[in-house]
Amino acid sequence: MKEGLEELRKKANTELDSAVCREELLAIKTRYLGRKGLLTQFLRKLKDVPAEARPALGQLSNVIKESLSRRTEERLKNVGLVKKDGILQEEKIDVTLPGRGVEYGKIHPVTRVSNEICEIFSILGFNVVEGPEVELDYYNFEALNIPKDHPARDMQDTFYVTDDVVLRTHTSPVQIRVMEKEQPPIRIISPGKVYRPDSDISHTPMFHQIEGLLVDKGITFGDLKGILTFFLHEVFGKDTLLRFRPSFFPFTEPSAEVDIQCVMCHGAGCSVCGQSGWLEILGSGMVDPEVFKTVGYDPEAVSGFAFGLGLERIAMLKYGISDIRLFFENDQKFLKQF
Ligand code: 2NM
Repeated sequence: MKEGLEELRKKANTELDSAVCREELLAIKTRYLGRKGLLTQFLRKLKDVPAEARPALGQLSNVIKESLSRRTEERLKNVGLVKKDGILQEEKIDVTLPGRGVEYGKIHPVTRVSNEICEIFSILGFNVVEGPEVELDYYNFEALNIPKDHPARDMQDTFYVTDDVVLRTHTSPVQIRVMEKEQPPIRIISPGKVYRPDSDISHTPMFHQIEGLLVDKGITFGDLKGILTFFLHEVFGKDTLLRFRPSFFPFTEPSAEVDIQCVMCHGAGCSVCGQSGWLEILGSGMVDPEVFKTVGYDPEAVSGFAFGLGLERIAMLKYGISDIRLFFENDQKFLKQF
């Protein structure tokens, strides 16, 4: 019996010494010292031993139990340290390595064009105003003299939220809101996102617009021409030829579209300008008296002009981009070029 105990102690010690991880040590502990462990089973057999031999064997069992316990705890502490050493070694930081460079973001080309246009109009005394993208039908259509049966109201051209709430299709509603609140003189420019259900090489369901509005006593079509000429010369260069072409908008009368000579072929005709030599850049006109009446201005006392243009189109022409969808793919290789 005594030999058996000594044998068990030796085996346990050898196993404890060769264990390499915490899990292995805990398994050994259970195998020998657990409730159904080998040493425990040994102690149970004590009752079959002659009474005079029992005290000595009992004492030896306890000594062995204690020594195995202690040894297990020591080894457990030890493997923890060894493991930590391994981790520290593996995660060692070489403080002499050069640091990683910080990657700078770039301003999105559409934002750049928007900022540039806002700056040009700031020089001319215009204030930048923003408004809601989810807009009442009233501000988006009704107040702009776009009647209920106007083709621009068809479901294909507008995202409806409810019967009388839409995603704005232009930023003109911002200008109606300003005129409702403030009296002339008004000189504002409103950049922002607008929404129309189109999608192809030159249309995305969300795009960006800037619209401008100037209202005061005695504003004429000559003022419109002067301001828009200054603006387009700033953006495309002083030598750029312009063309004012009669057009129609429900909210302006008279209305004009402004073309610039093609930036690619300088008028010779190419695929960008559809062989015409000209590029449509913006829509404009003298604010319709109906619009003034709606916001409570006296069309006999004040007059004004307004204009609107798409920012993606300007950015495409300025930077020679052929597909509008590139602006919204967030491809780093594309965006880093600007
Ligand atoms: C355009 C073209 C012509 C325009 C009109 C107004 C308002 F609110 F004053 F009536 N805002 N913007 C306007 C005029 C917009 O975009 C092609």
